[in-house]
Amino acid sequence: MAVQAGTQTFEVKANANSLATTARDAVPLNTGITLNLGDALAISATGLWDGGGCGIFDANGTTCYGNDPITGINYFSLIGKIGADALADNTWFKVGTSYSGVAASAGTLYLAFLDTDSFNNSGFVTASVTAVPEAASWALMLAGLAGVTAVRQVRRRQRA
Ligand SMILES: [Ca+2]
Repeated sequence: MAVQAGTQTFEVKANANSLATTARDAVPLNTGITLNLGDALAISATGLWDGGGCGIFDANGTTCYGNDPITGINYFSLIGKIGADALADNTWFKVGTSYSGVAASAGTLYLAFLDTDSFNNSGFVTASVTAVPEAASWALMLAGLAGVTAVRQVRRRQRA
């Protein structure tokens, strides 16, 4: 498994790590984390950033400028992508201040600030990324099911 154990933290910068959908003048952050299809992924982000002209926001961004027509996500959001190349396609998903999901594709995890240009951006958010390999997720889920079954059995015995 390529996924490292534990949680890793990254500074995602509004300027240097902007997706910059129109100007293409900044580069998404490559976390170096490689995910396999089905791996569980949890990300939380704290901090404030500014994309220019609309105010200062957390990783959930703002609808002040509406949604980016390419990704369909509101601007100034923390966004993520799993793939071979950060700029090859537009399979970005919204991370915001809190995300949890399952990797729908295999590849490198990229994080970015969603904006059209980066020249007037400032601030950063600290993203904590926890990736759990699929096999481990299944083990956790089975352990959970075993626990629920055990509790039910105890309750049934108490009722009898
Ligand atoms: Ca901007």
